[in-house]
Amino acid sequence: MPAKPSEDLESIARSGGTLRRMAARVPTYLTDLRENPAWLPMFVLARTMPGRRAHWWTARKVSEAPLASGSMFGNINPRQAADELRTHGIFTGLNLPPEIHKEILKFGYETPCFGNFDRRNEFLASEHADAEKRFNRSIISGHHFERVLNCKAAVAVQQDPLLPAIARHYLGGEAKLITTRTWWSFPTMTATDADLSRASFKFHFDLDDWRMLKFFFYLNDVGSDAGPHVYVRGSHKRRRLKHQLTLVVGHPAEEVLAFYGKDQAITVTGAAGTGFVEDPFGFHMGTLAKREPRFMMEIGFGVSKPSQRRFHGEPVIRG
Ligand SMILES: O=C(O)CCC(=O)C(=O)O
Repeated sequence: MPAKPSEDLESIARSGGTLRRMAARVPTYLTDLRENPAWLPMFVLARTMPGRRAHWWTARKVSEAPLASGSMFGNINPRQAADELRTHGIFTGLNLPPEIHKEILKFGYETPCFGNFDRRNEFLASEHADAEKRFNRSIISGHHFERVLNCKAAVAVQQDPLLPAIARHYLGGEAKLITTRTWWSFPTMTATDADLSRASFKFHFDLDDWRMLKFFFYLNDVGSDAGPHVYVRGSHKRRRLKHQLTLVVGHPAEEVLAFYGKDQAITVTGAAGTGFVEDPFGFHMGTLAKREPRFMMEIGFGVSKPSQRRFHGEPVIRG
């Protein structure tokens, strides 16, 4: 592929060294800091187990009765879901009704997305191959940012009472909505084998808030070739010192699996509508889509003031 006009975050994330990857995130960090100075102590301390545990002690206890009805997910007991989250870091078994996931998928096809987090790369998912030629780069993701709010079905999921109920039981009474985003992960003909192996095996933990929970929903069928999500069970509550005293959140699979055990990594595949919720302080990753695209929705809860920009997954990039 010819030289790229300017690099985007996905390219840097795949091919850059540690320092370059961190440097690319500096504009986002500075924006977070200006928007909310309380972000800094979180960013420094929430990666350590003592810092995190101290914050968990402040969680407001929730005692209300389990949700009985009114959710599109049926009769899932939020307290039991929260208990399972505490044990494993992930709870599977959420399913979107067909009319909901079909409508969100339709939105995903009909609404232009932004390639590799960059608003300059706007295209329709069906035009992915053309877009790679037009923008002269491989494009592995396409986000809708705030456009997701134009999709009634996506907003209905965001507002379903089960989600905050689980979040409150797990995170405490302070739990609030902090993200809603939809994005495509595309297989790309131009990724090299090195790209594929690098992107596929980058376990990371999220550091956007002291205590977080993310609900993920697959909106098309996701098998092993469509970039399934991987989560390391138990990694939300135990962390080797090396992975606490580090500036970077991504670590090699060998290091992560050697500590937690290979059998603790679960790969979530499933038909359109499959949903799960996880504590994203646990190690997780989205693998690169090999043959099929994946269309995914995330609804996140945290305990701090949400960042308006990150609400839809948008980083700050240099022009
Ligand atoms: O694409 C995925 O499956 C994972 C997304 C992710 O890593 C995140 O939201 O932190």
